[in-house]
Amino acid sequence: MKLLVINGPNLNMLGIREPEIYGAQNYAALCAYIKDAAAEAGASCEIYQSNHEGAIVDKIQEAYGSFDGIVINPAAYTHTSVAIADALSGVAIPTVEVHLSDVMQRESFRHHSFVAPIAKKTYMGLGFEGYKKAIRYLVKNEE
Ligand code: CA2
Repeated sequence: MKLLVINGPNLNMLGIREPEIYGAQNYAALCAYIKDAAAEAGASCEIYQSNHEGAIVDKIQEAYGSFDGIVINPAAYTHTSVAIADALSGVAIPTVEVHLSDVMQRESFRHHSFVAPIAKKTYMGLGFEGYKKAIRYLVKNEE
């Protein structure tokens, strides 16, 4: 199984600020964690990060026909991007949404997700572990 893991804007800044919300580990550590989780589940994975909405839309479109599952943390675009939601809907690749923090316990502007209705599942507030759960859900249908 081929997975595409997409991380949205500012996630490359992990570990630099706000450790109380996002943890103290940096983006390289997150990528290593995701790679290990995919290998453990028996899947291959490509990890992509961008701060640009259109670039993320392009990447989702390019995934059509070449990936079996998408794990996405759209970061701030979660709450604003109809374009990313439309792209996910368009390629119809099984998708799981992940958030490091529990967005429902934060500011009200973070409560709405345009991606959630398209995603098969959303994991939030579990830190890095949310990515492992998303991978295991897509590969093994494990909750
Ligand atoms: O909890 C999550 O994973 C979020 O998707 C993270 C986004 C936020 O806009 C969403 O509401 C929830 C923000 C990612 C930015 O992360 C930073 C980490 C360290 C320093 C600055 C930003």
